[in-house]
Amino acid sequence: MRSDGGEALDERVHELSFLEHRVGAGLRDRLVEAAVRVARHRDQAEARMVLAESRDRGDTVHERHVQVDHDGVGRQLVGELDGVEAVPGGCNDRQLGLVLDQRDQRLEERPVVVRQEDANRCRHHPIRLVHQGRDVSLVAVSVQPAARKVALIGAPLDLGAGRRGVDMGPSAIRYAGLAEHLAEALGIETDDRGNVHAPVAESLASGDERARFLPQILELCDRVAKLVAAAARAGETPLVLGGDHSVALGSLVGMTSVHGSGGVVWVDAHGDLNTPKTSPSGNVHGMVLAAALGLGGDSFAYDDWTLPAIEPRRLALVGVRSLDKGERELLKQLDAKVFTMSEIDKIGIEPCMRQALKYAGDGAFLHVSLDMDAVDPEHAPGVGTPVRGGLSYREAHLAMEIVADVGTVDSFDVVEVNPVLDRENATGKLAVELVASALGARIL
Ligand SMILES: [Mn+2]
Repeated sequence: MRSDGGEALDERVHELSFLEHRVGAGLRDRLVEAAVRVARHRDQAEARMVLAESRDRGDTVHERHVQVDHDGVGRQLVGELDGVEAVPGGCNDRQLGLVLDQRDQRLEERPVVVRQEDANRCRHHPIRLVHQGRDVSLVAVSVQPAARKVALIGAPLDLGAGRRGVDMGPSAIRYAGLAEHLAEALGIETDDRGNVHAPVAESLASGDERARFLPQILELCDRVAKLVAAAARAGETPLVLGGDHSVALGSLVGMTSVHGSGGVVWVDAHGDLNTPKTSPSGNVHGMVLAAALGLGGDSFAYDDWTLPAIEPRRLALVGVRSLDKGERELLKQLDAKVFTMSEIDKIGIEPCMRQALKYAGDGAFLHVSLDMDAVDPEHAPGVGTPVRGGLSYREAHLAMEIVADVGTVDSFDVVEVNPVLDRENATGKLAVELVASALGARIL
């Protein structure tokens, strides 16, 4: 999230374009409709639009507040030009700040259809083709991200993990000051929906050894899915606090139920791509991504869930350094993008993360699932399945800063914080910092 409009202007102006520009017939009822494309849903833009008038009449300028819809497009009637003051002077008058082409090099030049509206026949006739940057331009646009409201959903589940204690993860993250930190550092309001009910392992039979506690895990995921869906429908950003990584299935199912099939960037030391057939441990948190892809087998079918929740072509894994044999074989067959730790070492976390977000980002929603074991155990000791050689403290932050920078992520999980294995809640605190970075915290 940007701290102010000016900063946003510099970063985003290249993403703005007229999609369509329509001028009505007579001078009296000249209407201009423009669409402004920005990165994030529900953004608001202050668009200042200039049209070069014919016959040396100068330019016409109009300012408009544009609210961006769920497709990232604000398509609005920009103004009735009748009565709007024509600005004398050339279209490159820097003093007036009306430099039509000042951002030309950053704007993709594309044809803009200008139409004449025939009110009687209700048809639009294209009357000329112009190019953006010449006849018409957005000269000044400030984009103000809509205040994100974050819905916190606690999922205190440890049935999917081999080691106990990760059920205390949501508390550890809350105690580390998540809501306070987001409010103070970013002005982000949080609405804590509390924890979903999670059964205790001691009260249950573990069931099938190839996927222990699976029925109870699916029930919990369904509860998570419903809360995630309700938050998404309310225009809030769902943030699920794990719990073991199984809870991400709930997030993805919930988002899919609202938006349709989406994509995910899975930041994790592991692939979580086992199935009951291939899993060496029978721990469901190592199968959850395969399940979300619809590859977990029939035992993951649940009520009215739509699986797959995500397509492999919109799956990116980041930080991977430990794969089981079955996972490796599965990955070879999937057109997922995998950024292993060696890839990150070679080309750097920034391009990896940008490519991952781009790859996963063309679906109906984009989710980031952050398993704290992606971070090196030196910085995140409180995880159930630590693997050496993970993301450094700065790499983890930079990865999340890229999430904020790209600005297209709709929902998050942060999972696998295990206070029993932690050192003075270091991992819980790091989770808070990383969430803040993903939501827009910056050094400067
Ligand atoms: Mn995981």
